[in-house]
Amino acid sequence: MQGNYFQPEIECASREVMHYIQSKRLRRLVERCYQNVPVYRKRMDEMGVLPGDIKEIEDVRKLPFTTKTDLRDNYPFGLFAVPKAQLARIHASSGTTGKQTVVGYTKADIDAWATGAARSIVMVGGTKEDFVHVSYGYGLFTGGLGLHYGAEKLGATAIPVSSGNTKRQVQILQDYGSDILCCTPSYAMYIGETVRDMGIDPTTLPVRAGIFGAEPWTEQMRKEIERLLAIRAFDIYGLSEIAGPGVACECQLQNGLHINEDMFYPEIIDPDTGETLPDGVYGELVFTCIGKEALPLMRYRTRDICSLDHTPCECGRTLVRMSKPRGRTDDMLIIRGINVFPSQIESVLLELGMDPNYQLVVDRINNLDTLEVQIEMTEGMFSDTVRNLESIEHRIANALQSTLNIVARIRLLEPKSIPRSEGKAKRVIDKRKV
Ligand code: DLL
Repeated sequence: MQGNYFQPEIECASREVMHYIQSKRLRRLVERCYQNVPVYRKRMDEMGVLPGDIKEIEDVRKLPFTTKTDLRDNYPFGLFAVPKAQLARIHASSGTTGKQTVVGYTKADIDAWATGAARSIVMVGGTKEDFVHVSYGYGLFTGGLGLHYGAEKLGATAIPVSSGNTKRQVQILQDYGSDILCCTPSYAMYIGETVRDMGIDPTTLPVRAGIFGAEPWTEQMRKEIERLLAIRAFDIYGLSEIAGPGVACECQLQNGLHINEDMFYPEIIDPDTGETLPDGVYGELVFTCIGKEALPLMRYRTRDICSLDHTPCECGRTLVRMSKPRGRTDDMLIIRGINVFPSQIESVLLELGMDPNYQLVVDRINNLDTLEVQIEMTEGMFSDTVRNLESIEHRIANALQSTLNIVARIRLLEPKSIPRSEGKAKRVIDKRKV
């Protein structure tokens, strides 16, 4: 399958060429970190590693890991490798606990990030003729500005709608004729429901593709969004610490997300031992920002759980692919000793024909963990008899027990009773932590 590429010389480069680029950039990165970031110099000295020891990309394994705690401990700018005057932009991720993680970019960093986002838009079939409707939040969150700059870099037209006011979003999709919609998958669901409630036939909307990410979502949710909006829905991945959206994105084949590995070198490690794991094995994704100036993190532990695939893709790209993240090391729920990710529960619910409007409430009662799955009834179920509803609850509980081995209480709620999200959805309420 022959595709369109934004930068074929990189996206379709041979492994040898990529190895050369990565090795060269890693050497420069390590030199820069050793000279300009005292925390890294100290760690490397403690480990007995000098910049001269780093020759090829595989030598990345000799370097120290970086964690979110390191960013917090050096809040706000302690890991920056350039003087303040060279910064062009600051973003931050709003952690639910503790201090924000503050990240900085030079002009060159912004340009590289925009390039990654532009490549992503082309991967999903975007061209410079397209109107790119950006409904991620603008501001300190990287979603809005990231795709905005990507669209402009490509030469397409960015529509900076930002999130919120969902009926107006639909009106803009309709009146301006947006071709590509960018937002979180949960917001895409909400926009899709609003299209339906406004009585609009989604096939009459010009929008043909969606670039959805910033939170985990399942294949079943993809089908639901594609049906509601009559589009193809693509997954985009990123994190503020590395760059925002555009670290990786799906191509037309939707078989893994191509990582912009000339900028962000990925590894999968065993989260417990730190050992590197081979292709196909799930573990924690780690990135080294080999192309960055302002915040060139070494071996940053994302806590996202995925696997890598270095085989060439039929789209023609050779960029390594990561699997859809299956969860985070810190999202994993342990319920009575059983490990489970919210995305696994979502899969079971959607397989049973439920809509992806649910919340998981975890508690500890009499020293025992409890899980309540609250899920909205579909419109069709709402008029069902009590007996029918009880049988649906049983069916869901049985499916969770037989597929995931977890015992859950199921509570069916009225349609539209769970608050809709305009950004990242909050799926889990863990009362054990309060
Ligand atoms: O969410 C950046 C982004 C914006 C990505 C828009 C895609 C689209 P943060 O707020 O720093 O940055 O959150 C990063 O979100 O470590 C993952 O746990 C999760 N995440 C991001 N994309 C995906 C995805 C942005 N496609 C954290 N699938 C990451 C699953 C994702 N999880």
